[in-house]
Amino acid sequence: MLPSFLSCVAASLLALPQLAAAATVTYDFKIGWVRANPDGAFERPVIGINGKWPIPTIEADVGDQVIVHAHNNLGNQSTSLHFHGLYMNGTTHMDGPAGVTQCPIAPGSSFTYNFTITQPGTYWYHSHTSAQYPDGLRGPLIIHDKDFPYKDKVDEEIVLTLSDWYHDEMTYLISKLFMVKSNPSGAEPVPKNALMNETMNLTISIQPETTYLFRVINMGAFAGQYLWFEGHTMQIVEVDGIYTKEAEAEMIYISAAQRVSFLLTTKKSTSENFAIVASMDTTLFDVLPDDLNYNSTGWLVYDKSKDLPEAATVDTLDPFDDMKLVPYDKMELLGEPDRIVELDVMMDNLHDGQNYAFFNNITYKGADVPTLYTVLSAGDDATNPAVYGTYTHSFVLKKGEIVQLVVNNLDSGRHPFHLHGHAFQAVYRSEEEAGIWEDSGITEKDLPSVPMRRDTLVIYPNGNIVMRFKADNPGVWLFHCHIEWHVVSGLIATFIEDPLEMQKTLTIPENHLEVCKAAGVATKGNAAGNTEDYLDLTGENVPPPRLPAGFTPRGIVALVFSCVAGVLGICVVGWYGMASAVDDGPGLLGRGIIDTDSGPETQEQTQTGQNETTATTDGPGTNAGRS
Ligand SMILES: *[C@@H]1O[C@H](CO)[C@@H](O)[C@H](O)[C@H]1NC(C)=O
Ligand SMILES: *[C@@H]1O[C@H](CO)[C@@H](O)[C@H](O)[C@H]1NC(C)=O
Ligand SMILES: *[C@@H]1O[C@H](CO)[C@@H](O)[C@H](O)[C@H]1NC(C)=O
Ligand SMILES: *[C@@H]1O[C@H](CO)[C@@H](O)[C@H](O)[C@H]1NC(C)=O
Ligand SMILES: *[C@@H]1O[C@H](CO)[C@@H](O)[C@H](O)[C@H]1NC(C)=O
Ligand SMILES: *[C@@H]1O[C@H](CO)[C@@H](O)[C@H](O)[C@H]1NC(C)=O
Ligand SMILES: *[C@@H]1O[C@H](CO)[C@@H](O)[C@H](O)[C@H]1NC(C)=O
Ligand SMILES: [Cu+2]
Repeated sequence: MLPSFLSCVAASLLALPQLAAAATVTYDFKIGWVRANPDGAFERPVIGINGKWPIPTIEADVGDQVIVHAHNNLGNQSTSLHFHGLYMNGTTHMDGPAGVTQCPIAPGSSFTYNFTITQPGTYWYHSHTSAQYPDGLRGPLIIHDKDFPYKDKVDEEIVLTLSDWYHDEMTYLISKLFMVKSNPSGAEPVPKNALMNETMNLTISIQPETTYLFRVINMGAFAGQYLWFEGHTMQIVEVDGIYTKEAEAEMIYISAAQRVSFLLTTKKSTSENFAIVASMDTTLFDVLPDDLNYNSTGWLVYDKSKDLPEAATVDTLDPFDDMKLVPYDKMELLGEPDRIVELDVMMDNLHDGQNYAFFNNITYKGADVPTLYTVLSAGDDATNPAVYGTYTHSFVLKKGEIVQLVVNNLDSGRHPFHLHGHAFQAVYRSEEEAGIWEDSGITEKDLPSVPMRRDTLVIYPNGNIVMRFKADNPGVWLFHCHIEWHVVSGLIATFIEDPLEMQKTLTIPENHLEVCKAAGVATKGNAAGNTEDYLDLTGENVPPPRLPAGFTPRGIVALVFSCVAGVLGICVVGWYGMASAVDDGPGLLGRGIIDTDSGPETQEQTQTGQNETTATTDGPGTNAGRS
């Protein structure tokens, strides 16, 4: 018995030598409300883990098996966890977005994430349900690498998170300020403060003549941030998990969800401390409140007994252009695309008077059945994008094809676009106001031979970006703007990569199906829950209808605002709010958050049925599961 067991172990060790050293890293996370006051200005409920906030860092090595038992102790909200930037190769069902690759974890339920780490670098994990992570459910995820190419240069590592902070909870901000007809232009709530490591006045004690590897993560809801260290330069070595050739920078820009790692070598002298400044990108904000300090300051502390100097003002914000980075592995430009997916970004009002975000005139609505479960139950129909519903905006990709993803920004704001399941090659980014890709005149030979890769890329106002990736990772992967407000308003598409392969290789763990049961979400059927005829989408979730042609409240309001200033403008908003073409419908109910009339304390009790406008704030998510 024993010898045969040993020889079996020996044989597996021989067969899989790389697994021999792999560990299993287990986290037990009780997700629940705690109170915190990170900016010293306002104490509020935040979502913590195991009674604490900020939440823990997940750490593992390449090759490790990571297990996260996520227990939802929130009592009044569903949740789920996404491990941002991990390819989840072979485990798309562990990717996290509720309504897409799993059911929402209802209060009282537990869901086990279980995946193998195949890539090193700097990542983060966050809720992917109901636009919830800005309430605090966001933390670093660091994958250490014994083969890190710059390891000989590094003396120490420092994780530094940047984020933005609101005093109100997301449920309130969405249902009272953002997705309301009194906000027809879709102005996003502006944060109250910027945080470093989820606090203010952060001091980092450092040693002289030492090289630190800083791993900076923007875990914010909205604001991109400029970052610089007075008196020091940065040598960029990684973005979004992709090692780069060293690139020197005085200032960097990190959008929501991006990560940048750099080497920073400290000075010989300890006579002075230096300010670290992170400055929120105010061009994203429709209004700039007078009392907003959009700069946050921390310090590199050489000597605790010395002053912490006030940050100097810089004249121009001129960050390093990430498109100039070169991946360390010199991976060449993928060949000419087999498939081109082109998405035009637009913001517009629908019949409920609220402002929605669109890719090609489609604003995202979650399906009744998580998209992955439709893949697994649809048989041969799984290759037909129709079964996933019109408003999940699904594209079915064939195994191994080279996909060129073009985004044209017909909107005047910046957006950080994120693709799940891949790091893409960023092959082109236009300047702002450059118009659409077709008009750029760029041809294959103009593209870089070794393009930068990352998982989140910023597009400029009225500009375009072009990305390429190989469909070598069977799974259901969202592509979306990582400004959480735009997730709420629908700026999401879905890639379904090699569905028939998923049918052959994936088994959904019993535990995941139990979570669905507890949440009252079906695990078979097309987007409308139809298990008989997958091509019959009757009853699928739909957004509110379009406005009649020619009626553009946004345009009318803008026009009136530009003619009539100030006080008069406010009257116009009042008039607009009463306009009869606009009706509330089941919108707010459908958002499943709070009752419009009874204030934020009252919890939504209604289980919305098909055909209503459900699940907006579940973003990628079904709407069930609130007790
Ligand atoms: C940070 O420092 C500023 C200026 O000294 C102070 O006003 C603020 O209250 C401090 N914030 C926290 C959270 O300590
Ligand atoms: C849920 O509970 C928390 C903590 O008590 C509270 O702050 C929040 O407003 C509640 N309601 C909803 C709908 O999340
Ligand atoms: C995690 O997945 C591995 C590989 O599929 C499996 O062997 C292991 O039992 C799983 N662990 C848990 C706790 O689910
Ligand atoms: C910032 O927070 C992370 C954990 O979130 C911690 O590992 C790190 O040491 C902190 N950095 C500083 C400079 O305090
Ligand atoms: C923030 O920093 C920038 C760059 O130094 C400066 O121009 C701006 O005046 C600062 N704003 C505030 C509110 O301190
Ligand atoms: C979007 O809708 C507008 C107006 O209804 C139409 O002109 C345009 O062609 C549509 N675009 C796409 C990509 O369908
Ligand atoms: C996923 O795994 C497949 C099969 O092992 C491999 O060919 C592919 O390169 C992997 N994709 C990613 C994105 O790691
Ligand atoms: Cu956006």
